[in-house]
This record gives sequence, structure tokens and C-alpha cells, in this order.
Amino acid sequence: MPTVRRIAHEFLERRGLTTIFGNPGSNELPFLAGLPDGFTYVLGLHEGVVVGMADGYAQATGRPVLVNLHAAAGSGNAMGALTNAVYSRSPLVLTAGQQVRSAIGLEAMLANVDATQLMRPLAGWSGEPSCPGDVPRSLAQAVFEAELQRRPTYLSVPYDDWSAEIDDNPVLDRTVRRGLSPDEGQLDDLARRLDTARNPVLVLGGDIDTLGLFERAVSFAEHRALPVWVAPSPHRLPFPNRHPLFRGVLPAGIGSVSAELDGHDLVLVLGAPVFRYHQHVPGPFLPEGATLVQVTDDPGEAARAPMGESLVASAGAVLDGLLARLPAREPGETAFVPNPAAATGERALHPEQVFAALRETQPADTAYVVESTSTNSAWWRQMDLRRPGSYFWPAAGGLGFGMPAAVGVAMGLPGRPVVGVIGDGSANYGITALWTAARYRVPVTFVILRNGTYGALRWFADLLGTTDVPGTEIPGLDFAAIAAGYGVPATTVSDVDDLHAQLKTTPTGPRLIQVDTELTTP
Ligand SMILES: Cc1ncc(C[n+]2csc(CCOP(=O)(O)OP(=O)(O)O)c2C)c(N)n1
Repeated sequence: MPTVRRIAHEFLERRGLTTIFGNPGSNELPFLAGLPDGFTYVLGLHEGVVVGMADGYAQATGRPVLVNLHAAAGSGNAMGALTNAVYSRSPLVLTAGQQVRSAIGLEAMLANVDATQLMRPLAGWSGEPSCPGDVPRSLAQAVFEAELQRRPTYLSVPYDDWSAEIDDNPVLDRTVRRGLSPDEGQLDDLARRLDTARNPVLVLGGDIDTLGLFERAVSFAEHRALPVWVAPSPHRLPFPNRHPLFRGVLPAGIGSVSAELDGHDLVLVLGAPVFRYHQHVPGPFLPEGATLVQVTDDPGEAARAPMGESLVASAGAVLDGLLARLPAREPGETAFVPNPAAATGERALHPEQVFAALRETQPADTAYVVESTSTNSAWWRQMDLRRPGSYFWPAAGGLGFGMPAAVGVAMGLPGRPVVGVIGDGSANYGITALWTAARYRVPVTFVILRNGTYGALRWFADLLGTTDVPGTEIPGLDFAAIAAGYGVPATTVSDVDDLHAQLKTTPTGPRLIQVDTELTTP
């Protein structure tokens, strides 16, 4: 009879979960033993980095990804990074080694006590098989739940289960699919309301890019000449940011959103929660006279919305249904909007100069992983992103995503150049990703914006009237030296010509460019 381990390996191989991101301990070794040749194990040196890399990889490939963590301690280390994966809706299948069955109750070292509760509420599903024979089915459930919910799941497996011999399990190759088409009446109603609205507007969320609907969203907006906003706090870019119909990224305050949407009578939101607010700006949820219709495939997003109507459906089916039902409108301006001249710094480069240099030197299909919190407005002013999959941002705002996710995205998109644009504060939370990038020769460029401070916190302190706070200065960090220690070649640049020259070279492996920048506000 085959072992549980062999059945699990073969199941994972058939489902394409052959790239494992992990950091092992003794409890995990029995699962990792004898991995078939088709598997690649990507070692991360900290579990936050492991999950960040897996999140980037899952977003880049659009596929579930296996993560292997060490017992409770490794799972705990992973938890901060998991907050981002929840909101990017990344189907991560987390597995963790458990003590042998007979040692769990007596709480031997490395027993994961109450393992199924540990990752709640972040995991969409978590479990521990009731017996060795239930391991394969539980693993399949973890994969299917991750795919169906589009959310991380967690499976703890006692390590003595892997060598148990059991009957082969034919139920593993079940087909499990989602299909969330709205009915004809719902589409007719939405089409009629859009057609009769006086001044409708489209608000797109990051999910549009995740679901591969970027180009269809552009076709729809152009078909109807609809102005497009991006929903607040985007983790992906769902629409070209210099397109003539692009209006910007909505601010993340309640009152500020309704101020921006003022004058519209119908707000159609596709692929976003309504809304991911951040800074507390009291005010009405919507401008006077506006109705909002949200389309999401997440029932939770629909149920917790504080205003408007929700249709739980696939955004792709709604876009197709509306395109088929609504006549084309007269197109307006078609030329892309040129970027303004970059602001210049006095003592160091202005972040706009750095972003303009990226725009001018990097190929048009570059994927950017961004974690630089005080430079948002500079970013959108200077970038011109026209392709799907061009922009990734930590979806829950949890720092430590940028460096690892840049590695994961580069592994998941081998044909595309990848640049991580990372603040000097953010870089530290995922810094060991440099080692993985060097070890696996991942061609990724890290641009570190060194302003010596937690810039966004200074801005927040102003907003909250708490300017007299400790813990916001981070002088004395040298990322070129740190990168060298992890085996990544690095340079420090201080003028714009040097930056251009550095960026124009094509890397074959990882590299880091440290740039001193002036402080800006988001
Ligand atoms: C895990 C985690 N810890 C702390 C924070 C709070 N935080 C938000 S922005 C920020 C500063 C980031 O600094 P940096 O990357 O240098 O970007 P800057 O704001 O200077 O552009 C911090 C510490 C967070 N978002 N996530």
C-alpha cells in the first residue's frame, strides 16, 4: 500500500502545486522527504518572507500555492504576512508540521496546541486530519477551500502520519469549480439603470486585475465612455493610470470618497469592497442623490458594506452581460494623458524623479511591487502603467510584503521584468528575501528609497494632531552593505543621471539600488 506521503505528493503534483515556499523544522521533515523531481522547494529565512513570496507568486500565477511552515512558532511568524494575503484574496495552502499524535495532548515541545484555532480568523478554513487515512482528503479540502474562497487555508499534520500506509484514495481527483453568473433579470436591470443614469461612474477594485479582467474593464469603460476611479487602498491596478477616462485612486476616507464622487447619480463598483477605508474622515458614505451598486464574488464583502446595493456575482460575467446589452457611446478623448514634469528635490532626489526614471528606463511590461508609503501621489503622477499585472501593493497595509513579494512575482512571471520599489522602513520587515533572491538567482531589481524616516507616520501624526511621538526616525541604515551580506550586488546613487545609467542595465540576477530621497506626503 502507498504511504500517505506518496499519495499527498502525487496529488499535489497533479494539481500543479509543485513550487513549495517554506522554512522547515523537525515536524516538517517527514513530509519533505522524497519529494519527486518535479517539485521546487523555495527556502525563505523567515516565515513572514515565506508567505510574502508565496503571496506574490500566487498573485503572479493566479494559482493556489503550497506553503510549508514550522509548527506553531513558524505559523505565528507567518501571521502578519497572512493579513495581506487575506485581502489580496490569495489562495495560499498553508501546511504546518504537528508533533506525533501521541505527543500533542501532553504538549511535548513543538506540539501545536489547538492548531485549528491558531490561524483563525485569518485562514478561511483550517483543519487537522482525524487520522492518518484522512490526510489526503484533508489536503484536498485545504486546496479546494483556498480556490473556492480565494483565501488562505491552514492544515496541521502530525508528522507520524506521513509514513502510514493506506489505501489509495480515488476521491482526490474530484473537480471543484466556481460559477457565479448573475441571472438575465439582474443583468437587464443593471443595464437599464446604467443606460438611464444621468452621470454614472465606474469604480474598479484590485480584484479586476487579479481575475484577469483588466482589458475587459478597459473595453467596457471605453464602450460606454465611463469615467473610472480606482477603489480606495488598491493592492492591484485595474485600469491604465494615464488613460483619458482614468480619474485617479479614490482617497481612503469616508467623507473624502463622497466628495470625489459628488455629481454622479450611479456608482457601479466592480471587484472591490465598498470601501477599504483607512484614515478616519467622517462624512456621508455617498454624495447626495447617488446610488451605488457593488458587484463582488465575496459574500462577506457584500454583507458588510455600509451602503448601496450588492450583487454577488462574477465581475467578468457582469462585464460581458453589460457589454452585450448596452450600445456604444460616442468615444471622448482617446490620447493617453502625459505625465507632468517630475518635481525635483533640494538635498536629495525627489521620489518623483526616481519614478520618472523608472518610467523612462524600464520596459513597458515591467511589474512593480511597491511598498513605499509616503510616496503614493508621487507614484501615480509619474507612472504610466498600461498592462495587466503591473502593480502589487500589500493588501492589508502590513509591511514586509514588498521585498518577498517582488521575489515571488519574479518567480511567477519569468518573462517579465520585476522591480520592487521599497521604502527604507518597509525593507527591514522582509529583508531576508534578499538571500532567497540571491540563492535562486531571481532577476529582480530592488529600488530602496532612503529618506531616513517612517514618512507616512509623520504624515499621519500631523493628521491626528500627535506630532510629538517617538519611534519614527530610522537613520544609519545602509542597504547596499546589507545586500552585499546577503549576496546581492548593490549600489548607492545620489544623482538622477547615475540612476538612469544604473536602471538602463539589464540584470541577470537580483540587484539593489539605494537612492537617497526627500520626504514627501502620501
Ligand atoms: C507590520 C507593520 N508594522 C508597522 C506598520 C506601520 N507603518 C506604516 S507606514 C510605516 C513607515 C514605512 O516607512 P518607509 O517604508 O520608509 O516608507 P515612507 O513612509 O518613508 O515612504 C510604518 C512603520 C505597518 N504598516 N506594518
